[in-house]
Amino acid sequence: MRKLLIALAALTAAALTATFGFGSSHREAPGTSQDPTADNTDTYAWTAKDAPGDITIAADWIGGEVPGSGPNFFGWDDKARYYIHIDNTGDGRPDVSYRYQFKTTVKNKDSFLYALPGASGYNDPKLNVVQRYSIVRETYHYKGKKVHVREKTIARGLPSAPPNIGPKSFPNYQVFTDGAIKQLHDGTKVFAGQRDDPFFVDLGATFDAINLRKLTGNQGQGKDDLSGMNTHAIVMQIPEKLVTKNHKAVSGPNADNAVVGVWSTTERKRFQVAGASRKRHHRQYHNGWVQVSRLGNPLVNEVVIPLGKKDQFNRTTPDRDAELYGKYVVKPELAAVLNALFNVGAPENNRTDIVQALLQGLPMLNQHKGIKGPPAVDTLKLNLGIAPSDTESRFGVIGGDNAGFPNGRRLGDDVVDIELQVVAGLLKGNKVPLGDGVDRNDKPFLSTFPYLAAPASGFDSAPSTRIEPGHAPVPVGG
Ligand SMILES: [Ca+2]
Ligand SMILES: [Ca+2]
Ligand SMILES: [Ca+2]
Repeated sequence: MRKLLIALAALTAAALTATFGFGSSHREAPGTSQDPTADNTDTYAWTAKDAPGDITIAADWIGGEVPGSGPNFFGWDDKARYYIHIDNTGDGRPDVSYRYQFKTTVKNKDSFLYALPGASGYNDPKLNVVQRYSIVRETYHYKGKKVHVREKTIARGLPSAPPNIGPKSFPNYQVFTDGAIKQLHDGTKVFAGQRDDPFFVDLGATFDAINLRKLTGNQGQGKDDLSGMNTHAIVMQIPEKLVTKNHKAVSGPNADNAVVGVWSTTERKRFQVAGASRKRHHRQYHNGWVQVSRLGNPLVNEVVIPLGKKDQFNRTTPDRDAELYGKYVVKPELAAVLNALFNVGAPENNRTDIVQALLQGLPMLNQHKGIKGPPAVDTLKLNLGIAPSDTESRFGVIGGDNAGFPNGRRLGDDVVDIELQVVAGLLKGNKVPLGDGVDRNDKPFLSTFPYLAAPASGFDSAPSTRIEPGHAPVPVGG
């Protein structure tokens, strides 16, 4: 997932090496860092104030898009399948999935330009490159280990908003945003295309001791390393009854059907994926396709899953998380790193509090009903019966605002600060005001669909930090 944060994981590995003199075993950079178009960077799920009867989901791919990267601008990969999954039973297996596939058309193959000056719409010949997509809604029925999948194409030929090249090519970029917002027959609203990257983080400060001490972590003086950068987003607003287990709207927070788990994935054809074996990496219901990336809760793959397991994590499904990765969550390396660096007294073992907060759901809030355990699965668990907050706390639930992370995830939730504090032991009474000094996105979010801010244009933006996709920092050692 978010490759920029692999830097963060690398930093912790480096810090650990420096502190303890361990040598981290050599490992090639995880597969997705070399495959940015398949790399999902963030998943969000929340109840929007202007759509209280719907679930709103945003999923981003391609991290760190520098706006001026022409003439071959960033875009979806026609050879990949992009997914948003919903689990309404709590077992970590999808019950409803939305499959997006894109097709790129170049109108004039003799031109190297993405668009000629003044392009004003998707059908304008001056827009030389257009990406259009279809959506297939998959519904799953399980009988033991067998699964029956029903597929229904719910949209075809919808345009994806192009990269925002600049005011000469696109004097009015908004027409492309507006033209990419579509209402489907079943009441679902969709958007796909380029937006501002909504994630905010100061990578440099996150593990810099001086900053943490001086700022007590969250006083807002950090530098957003993703400021000015774009991403490719799919945003959906789906009527609740289309995703709940009894196909009904949610009557309140205690309703049996109130909680759903959300995550996103990317698939490639098996022959495109080196080392993909049929046995080990499942999702066997998609013959010929193999999952290469997935993302539920933010930062799980970065700071919980060790480097040697990251590719495997990307290939497996949430229902196997407890079996394959449970031990890393109950004994997170990050807790040891925080103690080694800052002596914060983070509990290092038996972290069932983290398992519950991220993987099982909090009792009486976002835990699935009607399933024993409940199993530990990496999905974003959202209680659809909880009304949106009038005043959002960026700390979400630990800030007293139950409508935010880890009850789903809103765009403005400061998941870096929240997770640092939770790993330091907040839920066990060890309150340490850790944070990265960045408390909001560089651009305000929209109050209406598609909520993510407009993308910076290639012409007028100049990101201060240039991070190339596919060039994740390599951990030291080995
Ligand atoms: Ca399920
Ligand atoms: Ca941003
Ligand atoms: Ca922060």
